[in-house]
Amino acid sequence: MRIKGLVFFARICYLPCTVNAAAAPTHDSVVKRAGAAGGWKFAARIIVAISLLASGAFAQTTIPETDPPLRPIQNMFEPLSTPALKIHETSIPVLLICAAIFCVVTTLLVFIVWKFRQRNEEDRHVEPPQVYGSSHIELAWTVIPIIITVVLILITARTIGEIQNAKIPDDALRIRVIGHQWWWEVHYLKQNENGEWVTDFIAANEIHVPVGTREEPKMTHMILESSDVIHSFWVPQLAGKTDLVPNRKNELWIEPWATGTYLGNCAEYCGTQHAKMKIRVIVEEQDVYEAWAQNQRTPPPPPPANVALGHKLFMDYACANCHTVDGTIADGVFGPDLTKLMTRRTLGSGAVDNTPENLFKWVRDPQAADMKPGCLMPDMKMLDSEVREIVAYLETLK
Ligand code: HEC
Ligand SMILES: [Cu+2]
Repeated sequence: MRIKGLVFFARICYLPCTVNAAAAPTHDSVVKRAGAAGGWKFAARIIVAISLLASGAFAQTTIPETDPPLRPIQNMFEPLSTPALKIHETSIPVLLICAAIFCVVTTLLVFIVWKFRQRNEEDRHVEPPQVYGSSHIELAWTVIPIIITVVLILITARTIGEIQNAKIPDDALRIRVIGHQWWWEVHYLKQNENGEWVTDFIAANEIHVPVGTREEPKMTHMILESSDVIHSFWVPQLAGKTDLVPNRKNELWIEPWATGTYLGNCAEYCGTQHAKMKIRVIVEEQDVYEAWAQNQRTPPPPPPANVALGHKLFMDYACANCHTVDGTIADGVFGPDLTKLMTRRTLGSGAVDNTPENLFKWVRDPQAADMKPGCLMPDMKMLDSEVREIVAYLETLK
């Protein structure tokens, strides 16, 4: 679905803008193509393509019916959580001021170009009247922009302050999100006897949080860290972008008031598979959230007899060195925790849907072109029969 969307996007943008596209491109036609004639069509195509993307036309659409509704990706103009709303409210006056400046400048420019155009041959040789040192004009174009800039600074600083200085209420859900090339590790925190925040349970790639209302918001507070390079956490309908920087703890909070499956992306280029480092925040009713959290905390029962071989293979092959499965000897932390793999909607941080077929393909070779080539899980070069056994075991992890 998504791949098709992107191909479509690329086609819209890169379709040759000339009519006789079939003709072999000569030097001339290439020059013309890039010229003014095709320019506006090209621009129009990009605008159409961008608005299609922004409207979420290509968002992943396969979600089970029991899930909260899928929210379109990257729609900054429909905020459904406090910080996103504050940013939205700031962006409107800023956009209006900028739009007004744009209109004034463009109108003046067009007017001047038209009014002082070359009317006859003589104009070529006549120098227009030169104006030097008009203190009125110079004052105007110095003072007015300063005032506008100060207004913009004040509006923005206020919002930044409100968001950064927000107090964390006692009932806030606290989590730690750690960016990896190219997936998200999520620690849900709890307070121990000494009042320190320690890990309650670990999830990956999907962040479940409880919903609040606008009158009685429910905050989820996140500490953002990175284990390798800089990543950036961005779910536009919930909050602004915040970077995950190695050796630093950044903070982000959300207070969503509508249930839903919110999509986001890593927003800072972090290497080969940056584009397939998606985020899902699933905002659900308190009781649904609690049931989910309770299940995440519970280690899976010992593997049933029919998957004993798969379990053994998983532990014997290197899988166990890179992945954790609670209650077993698998305690690797290089890849995502697989204890509750089957509760996740996708594999590879949104690369593909978590279906039995894709799970087989992933374990068979995550480097395959339709999985996540370049990702840091190697092709283990196992026999299909072994993969089938391992997948049967993985399917019990829920
Ligand atoms: C060298 C370390 C390494 C080994 C060995 C390894 N994996 Fe992985 N695995 C990873 C990494 C890293 C990811 C995350 C890839 C990404 O999303 O970019 C991953 C992702 C996965 C996922 C998808 C998890 C999710 O929620 O997205 C599954 C399933 C998985 N591995 C199963 C296995 C199995 C089964 C084996 C053994 C046959 C195995 N892995 C061996 C590192 C490893
Ligand atoms: Cu990234």
